[in-house]
Amino acid sequence: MVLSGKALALFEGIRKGDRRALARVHRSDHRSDARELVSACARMPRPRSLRIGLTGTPGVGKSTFIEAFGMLLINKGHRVSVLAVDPSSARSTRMQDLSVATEAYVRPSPSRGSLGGVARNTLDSIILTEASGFDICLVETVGVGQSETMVSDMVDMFILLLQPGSGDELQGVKRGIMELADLIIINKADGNLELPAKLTRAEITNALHLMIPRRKSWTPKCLRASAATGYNLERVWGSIEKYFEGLRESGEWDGLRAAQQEKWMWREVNHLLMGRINADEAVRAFAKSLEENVRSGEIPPGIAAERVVDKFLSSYISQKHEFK
Ligand SMILES: Nc1nc2c(ncn2[C@@H]2O[C@H](COP(=O)(O)OP(=O)(O)OP(=O)(O)O)[C@@H](O)[C@H]2O)c(=O)[nH]1
Ligand SMILES: [Mg+2]
Repeated sequence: MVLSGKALALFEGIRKGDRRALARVHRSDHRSDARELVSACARMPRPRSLRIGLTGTPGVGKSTFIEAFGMLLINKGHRVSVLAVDPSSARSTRMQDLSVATEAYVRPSPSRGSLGGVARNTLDSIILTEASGFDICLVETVGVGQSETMVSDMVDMFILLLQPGSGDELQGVKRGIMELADLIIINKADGNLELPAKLTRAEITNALHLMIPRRKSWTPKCLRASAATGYNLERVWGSIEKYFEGLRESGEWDGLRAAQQEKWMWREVNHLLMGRINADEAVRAFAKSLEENVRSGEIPPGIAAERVVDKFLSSYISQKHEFK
């Protein structure tokens, strides 16, 4: 594949670690250019970076945590990229130090687009920032919808942030999210929240004992920390290092990445097909005309779906013949 002039210049910029080149790709709406660029970046030989997802309900302190933790990682000599997946959120905590540090690249959440679209773009962004030499990638997502499932499918490690207190009802966080977490952090363990943080940690640790670990090489843990004071951030890093050591030594990491790539391929197939079906006006009208019959129970949904797909395929094939 040959990159066009503009894409080639961006590729060179990305390879040299130029953050402006990254920002330019993120702003550009030339999707086909960006696609070529991402493929070129994906083929670049680079050591595997640590992809870490962070989730938690709004206000739990995700952004504050990433700011403090990101700075700690930079001081250890890492280059950190931060990507947000949260198309619904208008609010954002400014990561003051991190966003100006040359060893960091912070991309705020795109405010437009469907969740699926934003998630796919994030996967591309991960690849672009890795090619640019960022060795740790933090993906922030708000833990109230499906976004965390998508994010957990693109990262190697998933961290859940909770607040001190009300650990029993899990603060609106669904049980399913806890099952995705490799590390649970009780944030805001400072000031008069220190004691409630201890209690919550004990509760969560008990709950974790009852769960089946999703990795062979790691049992999920719960730690207290404070993004505000920096308390325990070193221990959090220690845990992350241990986690990745396990993934690496057990060979689990290779399998994990391979399964993720495959999953995203099928997600993309679904997305592309649905996009094409929706773009075909005749098929859309036909599907619309079936809806009433499906609602009334006259036609079973499965049969209707089959007819829609058949209609799409025959329309697609006849269009192909026309162009020949
Ligand atoms: N006491 C204390 N306050 C904190 C800590 N971390 C964050 N906060 C405060 O909690 C509030 C929310 O922090 P954010 O970092 O914006 O939370 P968030 O999870 O990113 O929120 P959304 O992006 O809206 O989902 C802010 O007022 C922070 O100052 C902490 O460790 N201790
Ligand atoms: Mg935030």
